[in-house]
Amino acid sequence: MTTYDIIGDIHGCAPELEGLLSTLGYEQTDGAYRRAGHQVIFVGDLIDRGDSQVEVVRIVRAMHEAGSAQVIMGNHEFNAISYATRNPADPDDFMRTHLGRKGGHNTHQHRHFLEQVTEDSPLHHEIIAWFRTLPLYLELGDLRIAHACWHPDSLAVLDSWVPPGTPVSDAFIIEANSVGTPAFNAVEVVLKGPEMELSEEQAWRDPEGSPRRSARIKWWDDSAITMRQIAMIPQSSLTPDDEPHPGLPDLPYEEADAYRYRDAVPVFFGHYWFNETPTVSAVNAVCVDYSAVRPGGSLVAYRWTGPGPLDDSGFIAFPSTSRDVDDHLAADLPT
Ligand SMILES: [Mn+2]
Repeated sequence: MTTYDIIGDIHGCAPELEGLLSTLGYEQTDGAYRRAGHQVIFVGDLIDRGDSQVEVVRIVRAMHEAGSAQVIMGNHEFNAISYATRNPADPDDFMRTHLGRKGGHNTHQHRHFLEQVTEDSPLHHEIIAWFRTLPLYLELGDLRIAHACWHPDSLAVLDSWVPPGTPVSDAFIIEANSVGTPAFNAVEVVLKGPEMELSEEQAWRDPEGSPRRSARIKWWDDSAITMRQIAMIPQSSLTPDDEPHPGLPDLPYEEADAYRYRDAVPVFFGHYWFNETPTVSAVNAVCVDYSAVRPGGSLVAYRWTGPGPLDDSGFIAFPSTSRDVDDHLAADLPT
């Protein structure tokens, strides 16, 4: 039986990736990291933000081609494809616009990748073509992987556009960038995570200073009932008027029920930039994104050895976090 090492969002941090792979007991042979009996599953968001994005793609792609890793698409790969896909309605532009104020924001968010790969170079086109082949989620029977959220209705919509095993088409990229279509909504949920709408009085300012009229929801947390409990608004957030955010009301928020995950099969996901000590999110859900690119953050893996209860001792981090992982590793080092 294969042991799966599920690795969170890398965001262009090659030294952390190589450090984590070594810690996990993988060794480089014939140009790819491998470990007998093990396979890595990358949950997406290989690129943007970090200093060594092309190197991260090279390492991950080599593992993928060697069969020592599986890889799914994150929202950053989806955005990179959309940024590089021509808009048939405007031949001067792309499906993720380069024009106007929004285009400026999109280019700014993607600038480190564009610089490092050299925009429009053969390498850029080659990497985008590879991104297009990445599945949007993985159903492995005993475990499930999605970048942000496992939501069967949305996965069925994605299947209708992208039959499993086929690359994403231009037609899908066009439809999935058209606000309000089923394909757009499915990408929002699966790759970016479901959100709750907020009133003007409930708006908050994100760490970059932008006012937000929505908040991500903890779809994995069955114990979260009220708006305040379900919404992810960082502590000490401000309102757009610079006041301390009062928090959301303790009123039931039933709309979250549409996204709750209650199956026994565990789901692994990334995307949420957690910054505390790695902890299983629920009895059937594990987030493996602990902000590798943020100072003080770590690249994290969860080692899945077979069906059974999920446990915090399954986490392995590089650099290691305050949790003492030594005992866990000592029992599991390659001989
Ligand atoms: Mn993400």
